[in-house]
Amino acid sequence: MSIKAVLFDLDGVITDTARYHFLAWKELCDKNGFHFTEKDNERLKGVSRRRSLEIILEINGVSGMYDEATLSAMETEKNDLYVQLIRQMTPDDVLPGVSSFLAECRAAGLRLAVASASRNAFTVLEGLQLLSAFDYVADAGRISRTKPDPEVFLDCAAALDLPPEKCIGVEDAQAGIEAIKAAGMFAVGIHVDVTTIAPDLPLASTEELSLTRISDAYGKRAQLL
Ligand code: B16
Ligand code: MG
Repeated sequence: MSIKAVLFDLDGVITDTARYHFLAWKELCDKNGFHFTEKDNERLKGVSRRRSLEIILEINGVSGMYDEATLSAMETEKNDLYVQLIRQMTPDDVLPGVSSFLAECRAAGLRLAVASASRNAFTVLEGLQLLSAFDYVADAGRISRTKPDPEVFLDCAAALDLPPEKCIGVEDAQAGIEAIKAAGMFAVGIHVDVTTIAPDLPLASTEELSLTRISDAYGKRAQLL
């Protein structure tokens, strides 16, 4: 069996927006007197905007103390700050090795999609000048269950009209690896801090992305099944 499509997570795989998410959450936290560190920010990777806010409130022991309107206003304020930051992104912000891997996949005739939890995915891809590089970009606003649920990866496979087992997913977050495996796909991990399910192929960085390496690991795994 051969690979037909590669489904990419965005934040942490195609570009590193974690710093911008951190700066925006930090500004909101400082304003509200909440404690929030770069280590705390690690827990927000691959997690939805609302769940990120809930984690911050949990860290500060104030879960359940805000009504829906206040939570929504906090999310909006953080997102406005975040959007200001990502509007400055350029093609120089594409992580090393990603552009050549995309070209390698294209040359091999693979379909390409983005399976991100971010509702800002289109803005980020536009800044990176990569929107046209993909056949499909999932609209996170229309995905009801966030990672580790497989919904966003299955949505991409369905949009490309491919069975999940012919797709591989590339992720940097543990929740994302769980989502890919739950979708029945081969998982490539980029520097994943594994606490539960390990990726089928763990890589140290995006510079190690190579179709030959992935095909070899995918073929070996298929033989084991
Ligand atoms: P937004 P990914 C995720 O993107 C980020 O890793 C996570 O930190 C963020 O909270 C989430 O998107 C939602 O982003 O607030 O822009 O909708 O890693 O799934 O590409
Ligand atoms: Mg990610």
